[in-house]
Amino acid sequence: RVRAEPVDASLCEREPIHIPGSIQPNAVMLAADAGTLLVTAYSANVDEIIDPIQPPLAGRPLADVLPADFVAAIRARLAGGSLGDGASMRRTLTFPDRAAAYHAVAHTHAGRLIVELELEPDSADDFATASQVDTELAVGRLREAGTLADAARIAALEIRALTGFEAVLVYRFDADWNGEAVAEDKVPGWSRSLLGLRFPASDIPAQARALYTKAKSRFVIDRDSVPVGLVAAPGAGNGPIDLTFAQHRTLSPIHLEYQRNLGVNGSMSISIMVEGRLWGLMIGHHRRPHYVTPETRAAATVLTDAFAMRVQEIESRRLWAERQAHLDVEGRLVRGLTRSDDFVAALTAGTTTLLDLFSATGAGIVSGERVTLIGRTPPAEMVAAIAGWLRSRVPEGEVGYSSDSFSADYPEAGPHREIASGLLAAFVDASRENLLLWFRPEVPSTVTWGGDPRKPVLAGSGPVAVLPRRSFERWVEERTGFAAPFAEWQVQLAGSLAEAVEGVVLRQRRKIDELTT
Ligand code: BLA
Repeated sequence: RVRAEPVDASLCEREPIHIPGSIQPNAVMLAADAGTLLVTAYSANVDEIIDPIQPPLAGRPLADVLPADFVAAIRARLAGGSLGDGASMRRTLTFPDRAAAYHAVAHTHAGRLIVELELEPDSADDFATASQVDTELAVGRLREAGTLADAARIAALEIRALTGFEAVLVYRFDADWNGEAVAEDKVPGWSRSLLGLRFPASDIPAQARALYTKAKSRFVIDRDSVPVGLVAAPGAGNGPIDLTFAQHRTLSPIHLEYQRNLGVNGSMSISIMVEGRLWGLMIGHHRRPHYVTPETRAAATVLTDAFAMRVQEIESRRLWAERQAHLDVEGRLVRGLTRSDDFVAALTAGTTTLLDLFSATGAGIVSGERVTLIGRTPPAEMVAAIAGWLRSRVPEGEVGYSSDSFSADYPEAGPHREIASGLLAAFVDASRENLLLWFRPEVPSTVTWGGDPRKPVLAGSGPVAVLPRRSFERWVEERTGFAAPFAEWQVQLAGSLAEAVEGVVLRQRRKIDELTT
C-alpha cells in the first residue's frame, strides 16, 4: 500500500482542513445564516436531539429547534456585536424527551452562526472529569519560574494533572517552523519519550499553523471514531462550512494516521501565542480515547496562556538586558570615534572594540585595500576576498549581510568555518569602500530528529495521495558549518554603528582635503 519513496511535502499544505465537511461524533452541529438565523446546515446525527425532522430542518428558524431563551441570548449578543468572528458563548441545554444535558457553544464565522451541542460520554475510565487542579495555584507556580525550561516543565506537569492525558509536551517552533519537544510530563508506565526530539516543519503544515493562530485549541476524543457528515440545504451561498473555530471539527485524516503511527489515540493541542506569533503547541497524548470536559478544556487554555505570558516576560527581560549591554558598548565606541581621527584605531585598538559586540570571536575593518583584524579571523587575504564578494553580492541599497553559515553562500570561506561560520557585515558608505565585519565560530552540534526529516511524507495509493512517515526512530544529524545565528536587532545595530562611522570618515576626508588644498 505504501510506496517507499518520499514525495513532495508541500502537498500537505494543500489540504483544506478548515472545511472537512464533518465533525466528531460526540457533538451535534447546527449552522444558520448569521443574519436571519434560519438553519442552513446540520450534522447527520441531528436526530439525536430533534426528532422527527419534520418538516425539513433546513430553512427553519433556529428558535424552532433550540430552546427559545438560548436563541434570544444569541440574538442579543449578535445585536450587541459581541459574538463576532471566533467569539463564542456557552450554555447547558436540555431537550424534550432527552435525559442528558448538552454543553452548547455558539460562535459566528464567515457569515454563519454555528452551534455545537456536545454530549459528555458515559463515564468510561479514561473520560476524565473535572480534575482537582487549582488553576490559580498553577498560574502562581508558572509566574515564579525563572527560566524558560522551568516554565515549560511546570506547564507540562500542571496541564497534564488538569487534563488527565498520559503525556503532555511543550512543543516549540524554530525560525523555520521545525519544532522541538522542550518539555514532557508523562505517566511512568509509558516508556516512549519525545523529549528533546526535533520534528520537520511539514509535520504541522502551513495551513494548520495559520488555523492554529486563529483558533486556540483542538481536542480529539477518539482518533478512530467515525466522523459525522454535515448536511447542507441546497441553495445559493451555501458552500462548504468553514469550521475554523468549531470545537468538534474533524482533524485531517493524514494527521490521524500520523497519530496512529505515534501510538496516540486521544489528543489535544493548544496554541501557545507569544507576541501574536504561534510560538508552539501544548500537546496532549493518550494511548486510548480520552474525553476532557468543556470547563477543563477552558482551564487548560487559560494555563497555556499563562505559560505564554511567562515566556514573553522571560524572553523580553533577557533580550532587554542584552540590548542594553550592546547599546552601552555602541555608545562607548561612538564616543571613541568622535574623539579620534582614525576610525579604524578607534574601533579596534581601545579598551572597547568591535569584539565587545554580538558575541563575536573575531572582527575586522576593511577600508579600501587595508584590512585590520582583531580576535580569531580568517587571514587578511581571505577577509579582503570576502569583502570583495560582499561588495558584489549584497544588493544595491542594502547596508549589510548576515548569515549563520555563510560558507554555504561563499564556499571559498569553507576551510575557515571553524572560526568563521557566522558573518555579520555592514557597509559604512554608499560606495562600499569601508566595511565592518564580525565573525562567529562554528557550533558543531547534533540534532536528534523524531524520524528522518528528509522523508516526512510517503506516497499513498488509492484516494490518499500522501501519508505521514511511519517511523519515529531517532535520526541523528551532525550539523557542521553553523554558528549561533545573528538576531535582527543585531543586524540593525551593526548598521547604526556603520552610520556613525560614516560621519567620522566624512569628517576625516574633509580634514585631509583641507590639508591638501
Ligand atoms: C497537525 N501535526 C498536527 C498537529 C500536531 C502535529 C501536534 C496538531 C493537531 C493536533 O491537535 O493533534 C505533529 N504531534 C506532532 C508533532 C509531535 C506531536 C511534531 O506530538 C511531536 C511531539 N503531518 C505530517 C505529514 C502531513 C501532515 C507528512 O507528518 C501531510 C502530508 C499533516 N498535520 C498535518 C495536518 C495537520 C497536522 C494536515 C492539521 C490537522 C488538523 O488540524 O486538521
